[in-house]
Amino acid sequence: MALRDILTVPDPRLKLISTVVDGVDDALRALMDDMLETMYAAPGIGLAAIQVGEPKRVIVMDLAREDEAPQPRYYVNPKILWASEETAPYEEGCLSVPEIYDEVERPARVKLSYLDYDGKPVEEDAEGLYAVCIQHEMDHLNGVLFIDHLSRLKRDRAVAKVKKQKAA
Ligand code: GNR
Ligand code: NI
Repeated sequence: MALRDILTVPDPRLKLISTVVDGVDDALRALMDDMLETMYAAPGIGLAAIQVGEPKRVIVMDLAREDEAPQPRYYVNPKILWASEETAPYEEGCLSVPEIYDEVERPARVKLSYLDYDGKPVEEDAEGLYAVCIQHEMDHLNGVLFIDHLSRLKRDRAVAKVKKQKAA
């Protein structure tokens, strides 16, 4: 296992559309292991492969609280099959936009399909934080960041702030 560097704005690779993965093999599991380790170290609750520079449709997540046992989750080629009309706001952050937090409105519930760590197809319903996180991560696969859901003024300010932090 190895820690990877996390890309931050305005890195143009964060805008790439990630490509569909051709099945789950040991090389892909090694990438997912690295991603999980990198996510825990950050720390974060989700990570998309493009955030470590790999434009593949792969996500890792762990929504367990600190007082609970870890619950690592792996998503290969995830698809949203259905999204509720009803939306819900959530104060989001992103490891690729460090120290910026703002409210994003998204569908409250989604139905998704994906391949798991063993390459087995899964279908699931998500709500609450799980629905927020899976939609945030799937946005990354399409080159979209949570700040892209904000006004241009807020987005430009967020990018400027991250640039300034990095320069300091
Ligand atoms: O660690 C993370 N926390 C978070 C909080 C609210 C909504 C979404 C997230 S995902 C984020 C990690 C990350 O950037 N994943 O892409
Ligand atoms: Ni993110």
